[in-house]
Amino acid sequence: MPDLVEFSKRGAIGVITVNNPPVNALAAGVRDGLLACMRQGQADDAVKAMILIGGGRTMIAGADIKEFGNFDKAGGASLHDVNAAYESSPKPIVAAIHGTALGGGLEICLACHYRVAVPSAQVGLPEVKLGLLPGAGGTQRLPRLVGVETALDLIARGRFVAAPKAKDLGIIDAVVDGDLLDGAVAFAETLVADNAPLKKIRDLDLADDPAAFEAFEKQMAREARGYMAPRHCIECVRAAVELPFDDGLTRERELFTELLTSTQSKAQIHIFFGEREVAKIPDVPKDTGQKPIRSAAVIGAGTMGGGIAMNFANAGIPVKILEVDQAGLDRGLGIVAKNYANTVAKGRLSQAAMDARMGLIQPTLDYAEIADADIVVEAVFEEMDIKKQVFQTLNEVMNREAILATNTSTLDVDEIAAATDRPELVIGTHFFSPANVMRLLEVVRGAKSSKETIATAMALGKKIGKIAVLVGNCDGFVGNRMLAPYMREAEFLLEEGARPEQVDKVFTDLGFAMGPFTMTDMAGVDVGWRIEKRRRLTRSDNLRTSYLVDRVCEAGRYGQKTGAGYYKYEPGNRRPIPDPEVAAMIEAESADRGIERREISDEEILKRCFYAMINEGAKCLEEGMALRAVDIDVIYTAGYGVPRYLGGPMFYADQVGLKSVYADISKYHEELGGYWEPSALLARLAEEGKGFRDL
Ligand code: 3H9
Repeated sequence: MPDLVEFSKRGAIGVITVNNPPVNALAAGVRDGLLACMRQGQADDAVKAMILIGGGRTMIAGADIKEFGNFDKAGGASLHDVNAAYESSPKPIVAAIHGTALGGGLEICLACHYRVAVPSAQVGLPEVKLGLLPGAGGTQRLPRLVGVETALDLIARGRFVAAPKAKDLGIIDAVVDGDLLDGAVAFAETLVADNAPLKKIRDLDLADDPAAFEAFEKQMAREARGYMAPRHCIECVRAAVELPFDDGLTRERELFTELLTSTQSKAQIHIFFGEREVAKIPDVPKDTGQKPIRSAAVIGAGTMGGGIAMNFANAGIPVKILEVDQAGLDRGLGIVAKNYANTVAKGRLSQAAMDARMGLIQPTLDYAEIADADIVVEAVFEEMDIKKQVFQTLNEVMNREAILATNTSTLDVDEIAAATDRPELVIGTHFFSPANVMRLLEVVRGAKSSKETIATAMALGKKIGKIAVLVGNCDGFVGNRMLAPYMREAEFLLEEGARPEQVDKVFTDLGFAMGPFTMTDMAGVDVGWRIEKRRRLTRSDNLRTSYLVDRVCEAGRYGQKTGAGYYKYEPGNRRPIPDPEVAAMIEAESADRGIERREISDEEILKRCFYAMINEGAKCLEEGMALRAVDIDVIYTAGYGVPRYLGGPMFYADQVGLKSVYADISKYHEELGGYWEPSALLARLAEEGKGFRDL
């Protein structure tokens, strides 16, 4: 095995190569190696300049995030010392960048005297996405190089910049075509020949830009509501303007430490690793065979079908979209075209790219035309009989290799698979609305789905830009199953004395994108009503049922789409307005059920709704419907508007402490009955003083 950092020579140029796959993270051994190799170059009189380069597929992708849990014990030289040593080297050091130079990886490049990169390289300071800030000089050096406005944008949003743009911004000095090391050696030789100065970013002047600060702070207040890290990033850039370089570094370090020890950054790091963990399925190893997906078909050109087709087209996969009549097809394709046109209008897609994508979406009315697709995704109305009919037809027409996927949000995938004679090729793909935007994809494993089918669906999810999470086949799968008790308690609380706006505010204050009733109005109150009516058929008599949703729907209040639901809406405006008519309905419902209305505290709202959800999450784990607690957290942060800084419901429960969560759930069980039966897993973990993190 090569050393973590190696020193070699190309003529008079010393080459320092980092070898810490997969992403050359700056682990303690790497930091020590960086110092040792640099000193070796200093000590060698034949070496006139040095190059810092990443071995393998990338430059350094940052500090080793895995060390953050036990930062103090990690040992090794500090990155600050490494950077200071590189910057004060009397021999010029050139950073040579391919792949990505991120976070601490870019910070060490900024401490070097020059930077060159291949055209495909990207640089960035994405610490903010982990709830952190660039803590090794990045907030002090980058502004001196690019100015306040650009630095704020790059640091507080964690944007990546491609090499050509980085050159324009002055972050890199040259883009090299061809072999990176050859180019970097030539660049360094020229520096030596020209006796070029040692460019130290710390010595550059930085002008204040109060207007940029003011405008940016306003934007971030909206964009990053509730997140600590962006505010700290802004404060660091301000320090770069106001303080001498070394004092700025001290301020940066203080604020970095504050973030590193915060729950927010622990939560965001939990989600970072979780989004990678969900791809790992214990009984479907990485080397499981996958079917090639060269073409796709979607059944149904409704909102869902159109959005799903866009996902394929965006990934360059030709897709046929099938409807029962021409009018439905025209309407569906019209919406797809409008969606793309909006993106073009916003400047985020070129007209040529839109035309190419539209060209990949072929409308059809004839099942025979989709027969040779490698995967077909059914996205018809959420009714079992209709879905089964479609699957019978697919079974007749589709080639024998095709994967047959159903986009259902609650229905039994095995029952749908039983309509075919090839259940091993059937799988659920639960997209979230709008399907072309939302990142979450629940891949639902049927009892007979083959490992190859699962591996293919998971890989396809990644290819079309989704975060695919494998879940078991149960009512609502994981996301909607957990949402049901949350919504149930929210509705009960209205009957007991709360108002929709009070309940919603508790969750928006916690950081959710929206509260339960705003969400229901957005998704369609009738959608939940249909599911609730189906569930009532099998609900035991001694479980409480709320009929408030019936009142709301019977008044024609289906949510935003009808201008009224649990709230009212002004035409063309999605802002929910509390409605006295709804308040009257709620009060009438309380009276009908003989419930005496009372003052409900915010704390009760939070616990009744959120703990009901967490208890259901624990049951999903217990039954193996979710593979790991972090899978649930990823589902909720990627698909249900829970902010990453909360880390998802299971992470949140761990922070509160399972003993305390379990005690409250047990109390509600005694007071409110059957729905609150505590999960056996939760009971066990609470008893053992453990958390979901220990599973
Ligand atoms: C920082 O630098 C702080 C400093 O300012 C101050 C210090 C004092 N550490 O994403 P992938 C793992 S904070 C440890 O699937 P890709 C990852 O978990 C850091 N591990 O590949 C995965 O492991 P596994 C700032 C890391 O090609 C494997 O590498 N830097 C790290 O799709 C492959 O990753 C960042 O925030 C890490 N830093 O994307 C960059 N990075 O195979 C974070 C990755 O076991 N990283 N791993 O699941 C990324 O954005 C992407 O990983 C990257 C590659 C774009 C680099």
